[in-house]
Amino acid sequence: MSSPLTRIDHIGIACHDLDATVDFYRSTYGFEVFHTETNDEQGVREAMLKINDTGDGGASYLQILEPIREDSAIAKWMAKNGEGVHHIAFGTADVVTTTDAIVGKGIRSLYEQPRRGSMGSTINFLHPKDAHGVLVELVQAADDAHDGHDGH
Ligand code: V0V
Ligand code: CO
Repeated sequence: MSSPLTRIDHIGIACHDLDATVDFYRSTYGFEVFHTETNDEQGVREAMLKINDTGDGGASYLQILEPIREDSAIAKWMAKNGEGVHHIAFGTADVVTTTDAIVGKGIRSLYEQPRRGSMGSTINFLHPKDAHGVLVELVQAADDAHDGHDGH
């Protein structure tokens, strides 16, 4: 059975100070910022650090996330757990079809309809309590996702 999930799109990492954390990833590992944006709906300021391109035409990133609101998912999670790995995101060519197929197996998605993610992507999440303790994000990249332009 081949999987509709064709890459690790990103690992989401929660931090208190985006600039300091990005500096750490640059000075320690040599990873550069590929893209930054603020996602008001998700309550985060974020930086995408590109690690490698992938065989499906996409790429794998680290997504460094800083909360911009106390009631955001990232702020709530860090209040309990501190900084660290918050979610893993798999890439798919069709987020609606892939989410529906997984929901059909009895796993809850968090959204009825996909929402806006990094770099114009469309995203949904699977509930960590239905996924052996891992918050899983499903990502369909925008067609022009790999230009590295900055959003807002
Ligand atoms: C919560 N839990 C987790 C978890 N967050 N388990 C593993 N990984 C996580 N990240 C567990 C938590 O320990 C509880 O377990 C239970 O789930 C309920 O958690 P809670 O603390 O009561 O919090 P809730 O239920 O209010 O919220 C949890 C969910 C929330 C997952 C529903 O964080 C959410 O809606 N997340 C999706 C949006 C998101 O994460 N946005 C930020 C990234 P016990 O104690 O009951 O056993 S934005 C992003 O990635 C973007 C924009 C992108 O990629 O483009
Ligand atoms: Co993410």
